Amino acid sequence: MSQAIDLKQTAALLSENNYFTIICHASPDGDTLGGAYALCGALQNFNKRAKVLCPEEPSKRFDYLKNGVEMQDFSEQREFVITIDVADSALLGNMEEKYKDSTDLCIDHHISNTGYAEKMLLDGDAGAACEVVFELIKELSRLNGADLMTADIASCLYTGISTDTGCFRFSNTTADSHRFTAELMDYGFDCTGLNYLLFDMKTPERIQLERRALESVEFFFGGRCAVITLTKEMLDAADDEDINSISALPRQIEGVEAGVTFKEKEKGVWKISIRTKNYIDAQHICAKFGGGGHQRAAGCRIKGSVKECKERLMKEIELYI
Ligand SMILES: [Mn+2]
Repeated sequence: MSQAIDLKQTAALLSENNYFTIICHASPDGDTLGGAYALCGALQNFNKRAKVLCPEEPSKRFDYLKNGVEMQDFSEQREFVITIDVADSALLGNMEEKYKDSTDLCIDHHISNTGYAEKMLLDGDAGAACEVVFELIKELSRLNGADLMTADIASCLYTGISTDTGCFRFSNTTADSHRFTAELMDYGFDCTGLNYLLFDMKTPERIQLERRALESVEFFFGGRCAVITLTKEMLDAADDEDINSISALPRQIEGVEAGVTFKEKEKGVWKISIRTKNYIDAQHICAKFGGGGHQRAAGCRIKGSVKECKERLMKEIELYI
């Protein structure tokens, strides 16, 4: 089991080491990548050697996170291994085997963290792992006697905080999320440009997919449930990032409590995602089909024709809606 340490202890521990490998989780998002590149840049400014590893290729959208970070390649006998935003070693994907028992420190904000790392810097109240990383960099700056932050590092941290909080709309957003953001803006990165890139910009493929998704909308239970259906042929033309964000669409419709997305994985196999608004436990419904997730967002798989699958799922939803 992991030993919990505080910011000061963590900063002291990092200052004693010289070679750092920082690892992100699979299906890397803005928080794990932003936190990793921010810490990597700050450690390099602290005259350490540091690199970032990721079990899967990040979206091109996040290329700017590498700005100002030197691509250092080294392999030392004793590298200090840090994971960021990785609640469970299984999320290390193809790097799990190598690192699950050799992670020195995990920096995270998930209370569900399984404690696979030797030491853990965890703040379950933080809206994003990047909030914890920012506080750590401030502590390291104190040890360094000069600020390790730069505008590039601020843009990495802003990326994590803004994406994990859904641009400050989700319930995990705290006053600190805003306070940290205000401090980060003082470093002068292009906040408006980033907001466009992260929250407004859509690829042409995404727009095509959205158009077809909207064409497929069906309503059930007097408009309290909306379902969109995406066939394999439609999905093949888009990338994972586009596909995942589509699941948010049906719940956006006024009056909809349960927004359901049917995605055809292969012939006769449907990946279903349920997003609920106020009272239906999505996790509860998905668990009946062997799936899981959170109260307001969950997923499962159902096999059969799309007509059969919808009937089975709607019977279940009808019990709660
Ligand atoms: Mn996170």
